[in-house]
Amino acid sequence: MGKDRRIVGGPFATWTGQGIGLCLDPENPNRPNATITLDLPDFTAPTQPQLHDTLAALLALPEAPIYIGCKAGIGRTGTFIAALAKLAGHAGPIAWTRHHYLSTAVETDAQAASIAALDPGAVWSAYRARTNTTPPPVALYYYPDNASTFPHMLLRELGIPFELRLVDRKQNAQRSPDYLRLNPNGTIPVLVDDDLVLSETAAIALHLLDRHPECGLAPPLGTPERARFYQWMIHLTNTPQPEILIRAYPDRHVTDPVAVPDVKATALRRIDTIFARIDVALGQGPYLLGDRFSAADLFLAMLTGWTAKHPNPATALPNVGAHFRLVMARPAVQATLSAEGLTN
Ligand SMILES: N[C@@H](CCC(=O)N[C@@H](CS)C(=O)NCC(=O)O)C(=O)O
Repeated sequence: MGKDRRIVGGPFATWTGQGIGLCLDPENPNRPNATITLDLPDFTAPTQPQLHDTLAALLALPEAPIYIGCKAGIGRTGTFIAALAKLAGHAGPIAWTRHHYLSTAVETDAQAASIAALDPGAVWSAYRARTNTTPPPVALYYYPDNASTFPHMLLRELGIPFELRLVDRKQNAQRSPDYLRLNPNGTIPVLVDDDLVLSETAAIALHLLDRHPECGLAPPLGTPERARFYQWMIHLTNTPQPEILIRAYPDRHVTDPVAVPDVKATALRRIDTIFARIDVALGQGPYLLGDRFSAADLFLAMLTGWTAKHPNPATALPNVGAHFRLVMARPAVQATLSAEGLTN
């Protein structure tokens, strides 16, 4: 969420009126004093639009401690605390809530399912609509399953408006005069943001993160965590990504076609070594920065996916594989794959 917020939960009847009070119980005697209300009958789960609107309303209020409550402060309250934990990028938001708030929090399967389905991008989009801060759409030049997939996932995680423009590689459109005017390197992606025309996947991601710090998809500027985030972004863009491209276009690296199999084989060897080291560095993670999800995780997941057809796919590594499955389950990532026609 960009910044730390103090969150307290409990029966709404015990809210003292300090800070922001979110009442989730239609019958509560203290409901008339609440700052925000969402009338959820006991044991029920919020719908996704209810979650988006209520969280956006909370985030749009001036910063203050938040008190969330229902009747007993367990199921409905736990669901909203877990939703905020998911927005803050915590791995396993329900487990996090049970650890940090109440071991019995989030009572029903439907409540747990509403957290699993929650798309942070949809909350940020609702937040911007509510605060009149929706930016004009940016345009992403893309081709399915190319390096554009990472910024595409990021745009959906950020919940900002965007337009996809296909660069039809089947027609060699990346070499067309129009595209070369945008990116003389003839590579995909390109982002157009008002007058800015930007290439290089990592630069596009860093620019989008600078424009939307509220989403917390990179740690705060000037912190050791931010430095570690840069380390991963630069490593991913200058080490595994180019090696995978050498494996994909080996003919560009030889004068004699006889050498192509050797170029491929040595690239594969280096890719295996690189991912084995990432697997060790990731450890139990589950994310590159530990418990907190960041944009670098989207980058790694895209690169991991690219190795799926290699003899040693990185998805078979214990930590990288678990990371890949965790990131792939995110609603914004699923929406990206579906928009690019990459789901089975
Ligand atoms: N470093 C560049 C590399 C981008 C890149 O090589 N993209 C590939 C697709 S994954 C591409 O455009 N290939 C077309 C070509 O090289 O002709 C970036 O990250 O943006």
